Amino acid sequence: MKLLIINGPNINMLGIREPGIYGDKTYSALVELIKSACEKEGIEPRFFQSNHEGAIVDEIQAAYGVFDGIIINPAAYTHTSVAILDALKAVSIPTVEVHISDVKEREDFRQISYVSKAAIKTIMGLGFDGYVKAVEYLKEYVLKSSR
Ligand code: CA2
Repeated sequence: MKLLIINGPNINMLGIREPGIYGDKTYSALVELIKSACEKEGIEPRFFQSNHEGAIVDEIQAAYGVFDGIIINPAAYTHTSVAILDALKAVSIPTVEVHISDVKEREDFRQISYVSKAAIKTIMGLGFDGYVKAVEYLKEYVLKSSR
């Protein structure tokens, strides 16, 4: 099973600022955590982080026919990007949306998520563990769908 893990703008800055909201661990630490969760589940991961909306759209399109699932934290594009939503709908790959913080408890402008309209599940407020939960959820989901 192959999973694509996409992180959007500023996720590469994790651990550098705002530790009160996003914790003090870095993006590299996040990648290592997800890698070991995937290893445990026998999953082959690919990691992609970009600060550019179009690059994320390109990556989602390239996943068509290649990946069994997508984990995406679109970061700020969560609240603005119809283009990312459309790309996810176009490829129709089971997608779990993850947010490190509990977006529901934050500013009004974060209360809309376009991506959630294409996601089979949204996990938020669990810190980095949310990505591990997403790996486990997608594995179960993909196995069940192939039975
Ligand atoms: O909680 C999440 O995972 C978010 O997707 C993170 C985004 C934010 O725009 C979303 O509303 C919720 C922000 C990504 C990281 O931004 C940083 C800002 C300062 C320092 C480090 C990271």
